[in-house]
Amino acid sequence: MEFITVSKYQNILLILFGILSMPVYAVESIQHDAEHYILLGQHADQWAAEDKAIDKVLSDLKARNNGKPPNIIYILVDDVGFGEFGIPLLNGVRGFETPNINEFATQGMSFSRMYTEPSCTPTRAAFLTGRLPVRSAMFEAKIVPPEGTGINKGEVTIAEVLSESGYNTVHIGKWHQGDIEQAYPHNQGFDVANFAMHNQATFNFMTAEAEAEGWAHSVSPESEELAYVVDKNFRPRAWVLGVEGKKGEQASEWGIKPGKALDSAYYDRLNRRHQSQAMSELRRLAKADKPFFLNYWPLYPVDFNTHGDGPKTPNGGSWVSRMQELDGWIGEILEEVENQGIADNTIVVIMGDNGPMKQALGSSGFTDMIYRGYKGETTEGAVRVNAYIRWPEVIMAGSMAGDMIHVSDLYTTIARITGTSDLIPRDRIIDGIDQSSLLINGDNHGRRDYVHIYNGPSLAATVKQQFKVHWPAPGTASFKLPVYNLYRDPREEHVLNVEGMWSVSYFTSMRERHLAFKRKFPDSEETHARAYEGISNLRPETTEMLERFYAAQELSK
Ligand SMILES: [Ca+2]
Repeated sequence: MEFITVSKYQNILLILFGILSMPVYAVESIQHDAEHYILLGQHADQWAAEDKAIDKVLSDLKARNNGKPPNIIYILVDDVGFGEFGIPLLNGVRGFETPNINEFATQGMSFSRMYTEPSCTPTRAAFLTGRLPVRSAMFEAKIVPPEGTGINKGEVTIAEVLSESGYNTVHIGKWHQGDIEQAYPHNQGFDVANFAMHNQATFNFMTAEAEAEGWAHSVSPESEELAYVVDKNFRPRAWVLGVEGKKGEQASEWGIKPGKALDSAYYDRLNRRHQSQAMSELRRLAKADKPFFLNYWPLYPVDFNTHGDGPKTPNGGSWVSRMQELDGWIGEILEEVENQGIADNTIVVIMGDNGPMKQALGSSGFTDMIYRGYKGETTEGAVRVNAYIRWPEVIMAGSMAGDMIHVSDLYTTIARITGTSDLIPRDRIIDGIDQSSLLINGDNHGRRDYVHIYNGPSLAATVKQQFKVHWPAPGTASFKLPVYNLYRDPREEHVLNVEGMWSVSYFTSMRERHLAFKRKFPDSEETHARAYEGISNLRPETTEMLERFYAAQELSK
């Protein structure tokens, strides 16, 4: 839609004048990053023609479904590297099974080049906002609660876009987008939210059980006598994890009594609760007149607890076992979609959020199988994940896409497909590209051949087609840029000292364009506020801990 109103002449002008001409463009169209305009300038006519045909496909589809745009189910799997689900032969290689996701993969499109961000929080923020997480200062995965920070209310999430246009919206599972009131999912566009506020480190490194298994030293008063303790807030205590809320209402903490510590039994209960809520919400949503968006981000397979009761596997790893269990849960959801008779007009996405966790190597059973690297890094192993999209009425079953796609593209693509692109804000850069042509027309119809990979606030690497540069220290001569060929060297082990030298000028100017756009549209500062506001039933020990935490926050101002 966005390209139709823009003439080729305008596009050429835009490229000639670069950022100077942006404001004119920004009024009508979504503001993208610089590299998009390079590609648009070369393909404007073709893409405009495709877009016209796509509009027809979408309107015919809507008419066939009694005016109802498609439902969206987005299932994001935590910390599982490329190759670990959806590919039966690789299940054999790794000694566990994901039969339900494997079957699902045959029913839709599989992606070989889905890029995410290096860790949980940034990937999820990129999906929610359609933007590189550095732009919203959501680039860091916070580990230790409380945080006193989170996604800003000014960000326009995909849930807000869909909710505004009349979708029912539900979030279930991990959130990890901050613990301040404005960041809660029910304040970011979801009608209903049952969520784990923080990441899973709370259970894996901060409990008496984690300490008993050697994952932590002297953190829990239950496991050893603490001596000479002057500062009562040095050790994290009394944090909030399972929270439930509805749009416009106060949230409440779920399932824990005052005076009781969160333990791994609570973690397992929370996981099971999320799964049963995903099922019951799905049944409720399927029966409603409105279309729906169900966002399910399970906490499993992350599970350091070796006493877990997941299925036994030849692999034997604790996370691998939970992955196999989670596959069964996902199977239940897919079966329910079928039973409710909504499969044809429901888009289901199943994908990983980042690479495997290095710290869990050995016990988890996972590793970096095909691409090198782990969560928190910027080699492909950290940011290339399995992704599968099923949309029976549109996407050809068993199809594969070798085109590049970034998790932020889902934002723009979902908006396009659901007819809600007009609700995407025009006053900021949206990195997500509309990839509906790739879904509808298939392989080789993608509109992206690049991605900038940030490590925290810093640009760490840039990919263009099959080449990738890891940005060296400032001042390094451009002829020394370390360039890799990702097809020939998927583990990024052989720098093309000479063979890739032809690409160094392009990479350098590409980076300059990207940074020039950032000067025009600067990144936001991190949002700070008081943790856990808007929760009606905080435990007394949590309130007491917060008083000390707020006092410490004051000192940082
Ligand atoms: Ca993750």
